Amino acid sequence: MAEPMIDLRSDTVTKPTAEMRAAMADAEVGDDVYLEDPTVNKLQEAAAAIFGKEAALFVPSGTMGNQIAIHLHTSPGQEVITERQAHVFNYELAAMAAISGVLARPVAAPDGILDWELLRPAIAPKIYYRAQTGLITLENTHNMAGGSVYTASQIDDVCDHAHEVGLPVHLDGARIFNAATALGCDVARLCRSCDSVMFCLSKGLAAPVGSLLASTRDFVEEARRVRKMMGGGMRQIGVLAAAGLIALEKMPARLSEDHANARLLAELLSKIPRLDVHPERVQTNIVVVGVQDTGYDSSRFLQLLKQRGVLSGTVDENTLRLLTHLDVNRTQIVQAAQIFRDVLER
Ligand code: TLP
Repeated sequence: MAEPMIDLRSDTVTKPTAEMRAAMADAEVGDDVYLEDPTVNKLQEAAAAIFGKEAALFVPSGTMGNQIAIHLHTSPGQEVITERQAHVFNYELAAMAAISGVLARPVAAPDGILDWELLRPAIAPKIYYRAQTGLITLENTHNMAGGSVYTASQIDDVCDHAHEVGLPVHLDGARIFNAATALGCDVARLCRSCDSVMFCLSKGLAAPVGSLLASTRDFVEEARRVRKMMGGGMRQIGVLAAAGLIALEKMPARLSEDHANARLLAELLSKIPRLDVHPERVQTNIVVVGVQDTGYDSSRFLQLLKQRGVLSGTVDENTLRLLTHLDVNRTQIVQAAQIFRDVLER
């Protein structure tokens, strides 16, 4: 039998565990538009408690969670400051413009980590002919910057300054549990000063679907209205929330394994001539690999890997992105590194 592909494209490819599937089959359900799904209610309450926020709302995707938050924090004609490689800027199909009528103002930051010195000049002066800044968004971990991590004090510092000038901060915490694992702290601490946070169950936590948006009770009530407006009002989704509860409560504990595998992968790749890899920069489950000296661009390199059994993603024409997750083990990591070597030695 052919070896299965080693799929390092994303942690979104993880399949639900046997425990999740069993919980889904047994889930108590009701109509969530009537607020009557007990399993969804339980998931939302558990998420609010874990994140130290008043309330949380189950949404079908991270993108919807981010876009509901942007919609609620801003008015049409305003600007939203994002990091230049941020997901909300590059991978959400200009939704903030299409749905909320706001303009993204991207700011480049080393390793994707914004600080007040970088943010301050991007805030519009209060002049009537300048579009006003309505929101700052941060991403922790920062996906395309290679899973880099904001510490709690870095986030607090941005939020404190933002609040002083009357700006809210939304945290795209799609992989916030990876950040918390890397820092050895809890997610509530990391989100304490943010006005809203979105996090995903369907990435490294391995649930099949779903994200949550957490904030104040009033904000979450409004978020429920906007979710419905966007077509995200769902019915008997206790079947999904049941998997989500296991993702939320049990899966964070194993993320350190993914981080160790990412570090191992980066170390093995860094020994291969012509690949540009920095193991010391790998903080979580994402490895970025520069292929600019290999003679191949990233899409060609991707094809060559695929022919030999490894699936990878790309950041740009010279950079690949590899993610470790529940469904790749250490042996496959070693095999994947060997396949990179084979591609370059052919
Ligand atoms: N990221 C996906 C792709 O869209 C790039 C991935 O494979 O990493 N915020 C961040 C930081 C994300 O990485 C993602 C998904 C989202 C938001 C959106 O989540 P979904 O896919 O559930 O809409």
